[in-house]
Amino acid sequence: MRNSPLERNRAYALLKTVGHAVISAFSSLFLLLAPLVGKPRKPLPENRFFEILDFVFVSGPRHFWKRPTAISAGRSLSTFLHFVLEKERRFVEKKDPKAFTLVEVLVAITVLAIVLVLGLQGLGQIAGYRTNVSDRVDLWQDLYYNVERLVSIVKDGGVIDYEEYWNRFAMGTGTNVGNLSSANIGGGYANLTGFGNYGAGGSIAPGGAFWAGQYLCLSGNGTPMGTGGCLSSFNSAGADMTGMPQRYGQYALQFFDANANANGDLGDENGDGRSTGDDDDEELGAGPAAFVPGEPLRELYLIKKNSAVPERLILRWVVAADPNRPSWATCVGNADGSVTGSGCIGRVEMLRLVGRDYGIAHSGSVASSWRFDGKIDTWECRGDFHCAGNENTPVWSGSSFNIGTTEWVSVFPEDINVKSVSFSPYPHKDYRLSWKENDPSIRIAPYVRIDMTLGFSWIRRKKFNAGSDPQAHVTTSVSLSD
Ligand SMILES: [Ca+2]
Ligand SMILES: [Ca+2]
Ligand SMILES: [Ca+2]
Ligand SMILES: [Ca+2]
Repeated sequence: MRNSPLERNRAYALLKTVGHAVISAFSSLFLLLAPLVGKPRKPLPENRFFEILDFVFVSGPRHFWKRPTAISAGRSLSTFLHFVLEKERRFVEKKDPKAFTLVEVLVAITVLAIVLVLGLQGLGQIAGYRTNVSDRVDLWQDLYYNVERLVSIVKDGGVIDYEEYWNRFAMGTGTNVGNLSSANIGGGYANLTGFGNYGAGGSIAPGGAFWAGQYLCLSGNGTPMGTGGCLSSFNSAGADMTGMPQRYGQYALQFFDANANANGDLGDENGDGRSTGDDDDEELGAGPAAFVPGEPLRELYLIKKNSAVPERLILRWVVAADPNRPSWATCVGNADGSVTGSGCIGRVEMLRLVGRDYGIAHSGSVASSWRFDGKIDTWECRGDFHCAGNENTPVWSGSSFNIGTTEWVSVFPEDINVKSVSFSPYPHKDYRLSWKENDPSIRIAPYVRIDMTLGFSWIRRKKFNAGSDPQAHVTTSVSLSD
């Protein structure tokens, strides 16, 4: 059976049930107490007003109210008169002049007091419930628009940027821990990657020198390197590159062995001083994962390679103490990247980069190795993102929460608190490079799953009932294409 919207309303149903319960309790109590105090049982007194209402709205010919005609009006009138006259003849109440006893009065007052107290408490709860519901409705409305916005940004971002994930894999995924003031942000990764603009050993401090190029993978003398890449060994740098920034293109080089015959020439088969361009070079068609498969990631790296100017989109989650929080609310970052305390505000921020073939010095005017060789080596901020490095390259100053700066832009408005977010991109290897591998999990169409918990920041929460902190969890999958 379908109920009307009013009957499906929780608050209405609750009120109705409470009303019935109170009336039943009253009637039962009266029927129980009446004989005890010597009051004889008698028919319940008639109430003319209620009877007329009952006739008009319930017993009366209901169709009449939809389409009254002269016949039905006459019939209704005669029915009504008959009803009234019959009742008057058959039910004549004998008025009992006996007054209430003191016990009856006391019982009545006590019951009335109990009912009033319970009723007032119930009303208070209903008011609180209503406020919570309206806070939640507001959140869902905001959520809908903002998630749609995020999804369209991601959809337009391109495919998984394995180069930056490899860079992140090498640099580590540690997060900032401890008290998070506005000058000390957490949530995102603590180590800067340099976005592929700095090679191993190059300084990625703001304004630091751009230097050190890519390293090559080389099988050793008599020991093939295998297909696990050369981050920690078998590389031309002769050192463990873990914790070192990776130049853009370094992930693809993990799938290439410059000394595939594993002899003692260090990859320079023809002895011309270069280890590439020889007979012992081999595209392996297999290599390392750019991130741990299935593990939720804190940042999303996407790339559009096929555009006239290749473009990258980087989304990160950062969290800091909410500048509008009450003084008692704290915000502490934990080692696993989560945060504790009700004084935090989390954001999803984005940065867009465009690729340039500028060479190792990252300059369109200064000549340097690899300049105009057809391979992108410089990632500068897109024109509408103003970055502080030379040639508008990003510096990613990890110590400033992005309010009022233009390098990173918040995706959501300031009254939204992104309590947590994680990205799970698939697949975990670039299938274009892994053409020799049979693993079905890397032969799927790329997509990313986004898990988010959203609430309101203190600028909005101040206007709510104390303690009201509605939150909503959302999971969405976005298919990725270039
Ligand atoms: Ca070689
Ligand atoms: Ca060789
Ligand atoms: Ca050579
Ligand atoms: Ca180049």
